[in-house]
Parts: sequence; C-alpha cells; structure tokens
Amino acid sequence: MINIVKQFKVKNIVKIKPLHGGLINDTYLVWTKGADVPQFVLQRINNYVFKDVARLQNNFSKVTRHLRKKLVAQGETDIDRKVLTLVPTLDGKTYYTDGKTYWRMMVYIPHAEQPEMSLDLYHKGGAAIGRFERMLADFPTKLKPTIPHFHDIKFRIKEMDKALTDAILSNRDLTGMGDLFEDLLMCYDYFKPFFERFKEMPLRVCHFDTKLSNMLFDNEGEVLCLIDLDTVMSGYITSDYGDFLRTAANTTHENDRAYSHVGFDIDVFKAFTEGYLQEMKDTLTPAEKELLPYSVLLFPLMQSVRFLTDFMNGNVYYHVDYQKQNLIRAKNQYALLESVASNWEEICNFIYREVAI
Ligand code: GN1
Ligand code: MG
Repeated sequence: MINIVKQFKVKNIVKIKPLHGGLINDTYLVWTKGADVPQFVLQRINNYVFKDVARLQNNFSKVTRHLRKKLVAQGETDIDRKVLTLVPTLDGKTYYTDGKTYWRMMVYIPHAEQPEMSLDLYHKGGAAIGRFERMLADFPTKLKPTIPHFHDIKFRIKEMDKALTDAILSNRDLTGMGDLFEDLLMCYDYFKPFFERFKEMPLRVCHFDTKLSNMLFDNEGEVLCLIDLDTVMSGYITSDYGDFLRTAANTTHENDRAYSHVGFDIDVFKAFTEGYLQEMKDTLTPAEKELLPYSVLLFPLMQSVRFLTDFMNGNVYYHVDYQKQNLIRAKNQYALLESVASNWEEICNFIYREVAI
C-alpha cells in the first residue's frame, strides 16, 4: 500500500486503514505524521465495473473543477469541504495504475456523522442534489458515460433476457424465482411508451448514484457536498431524482427478505421532492417536469431487473453474502415497485402541483 501512496504528491505518510462500506470500490484512509484526523482518501477503482478509468477520472476532474469555480464565483466559504479535490500523481495524472490495478487519491474532508433520519434530512438531500445539478447546468461539454447504458432500461431488460438463457444453458440453480422474470417484463412493456419519451429531455451532468450515504454533512447537519463521483456523466435528471427515492423512500433496506416491510413512504417522497424542486424547478424543461414521476417507477423496476440478472449470472457484479441474496434484493425492489404503483396518483398530483403543470 505504501508503494501505491508514494505514487501521489503526498509526504510523511504514517498510517493507511481500510474503510468498509460501498459495494464497488475499496477505500482507505491515509494519515500523515502528527495529524489526528486522516488527511487523504485512497481508492482502488473497480476496473471490472468501470472499464475506462481514464474517462472516469477525466469526468471526475472536470466536474470538480467546474464546481469549484462556481463556488468561488458565488463567494462561498469553506470551499475545500464543499467539493472533492483530487491529489495528482508524481507525473501529474489524476490516477495511478500499475497496469493491473487503478488508484486515485483525494483530500479527506472532515465531516460530521449523517444526522438522524427526519423529513428535514430528506428535504436537505433533495436540495443538495438539485444544487449539484444546477451548478452543473452550464457545464460546457457532454460527458461520456463511465458505464455505458448504465440507466438504460431497454438495455437492462435485454441483459436480463440473455442472463436467463445463459443460466439455463449452464444449469444454474434458479429455484425461488417464481414469476418475477415475467412480472418484470410485463411491467416494462406497460410503461415502455413513457420510458421511451425520456429522450425528449436534455442531457445534463448528473451524479447517477444519489443517496444520503453519498453526502457529507457538517456539524450543523447541513450537506457539505456529494461524494462518490465515479458515475458522474451526462444523462437525464430522472436518474438522480428517481434513484434517490428508490433507497430513501423504501420503508426498509434493499436486503430485507421480509417483503411485507417494503413500502413507498409518501412523506419522504414529498420532503425530498420539495427540496429538489426548490433548487431545480426554474431550470427544468416541460418534458423534464412531465416525465419526473415515471422515474419513481423506473428505478425500483430497473434495480429489480439488475439484481435478478446478477442472480441468474451467478452473482458476478454485486457482492453477496449468500447465493440467493440478489434474488432477495430483486424481490424486495419489486415489492417497492408495487407500492409505488399503489401510490401513483398521489405521486403524480404532488409533482405536477409543485412544478405547476
Ligand atoms: C451500486 O456500490 P453502490 O451501493 O454505491 C450500483 C448502483 C446500485 C446500487 C444498489 C456503479 O452502488 O447503481 O443502485 O449498488 N453502482 C454501480 O445497491 O453499479
Ligand atoms: Mg456508488
């Protein structure tokens, strides 16, 4: 590890400790001599998930520089805690590779624990995402995808179909799937005309992995910044809005096998939506306003499809603790989708009232 750290422009490293959590990358905290808090964050970038690390780091660095410029122009204080900063390698690159593994280093942002869950917290989460997108609304170029077809439901459905064929040909144990595969296809077919209209929306720089655990907070419980910028790329705002609700408005977590605990929390939805629209309402186009509710359906559907695909593929993408975990997750997300459907009218009415259509 110390040899990796030495490739970056840092001095006097005394300690490196792994930080657990996150399904994709490996993260370490790095201490320098005499410091009582970590000074840097070192990450090994998952090259199975992110095939083009150069492109990813290019997006990361351009976006954080744009955000920093905006913060300076707005006369913000504490800018170093409001945007991530990459530490360059000795030869001035944004990442280091030994040809097999890929690493980046960032300045550690001192922060407080995530505040206790409350509607106010979801409101703040919504506002933070809205602010992030608003500050990037005038980003001058299109950012290439770090994961091609990441939130492309048509592609995800095709992958699910392929996974079933492969699983059958390879004799994999698929017991317990019930009708999930068919139910997902039926649901997709029903909403397809709306999902196909997503291309009426403009491409904007979005985060693509919005959740409270990807936000840092200060001692007053205010959001400092969004972290985990691997997936930052051009796309539709429905990704940031819908994927946040998928985790935040689920009355339980995605690993819960007691599906009766799963539900769509309409109060969380309202608080988050108000926060988000407070920042983005004036920026959104008519198509974005009209299609926003469909993203609330799209993300539980897409995640259920992705978990089921990975289950059928033999759990190659998501870390699992037991063989059927991805199936459990897929069913959990399907239950969430059903709950979204039963709240559908209220979801649409609320959004359309807020954006005044
Ligand atoms: C992955 O590792 P994490 O939790 O940030 C995934 C998301 C999924 C999520 C489901 C790059 O995110 O798209 O929604 O798991 N990220 C990637 O738990 O595939
Ligand atoms: Mg992530």
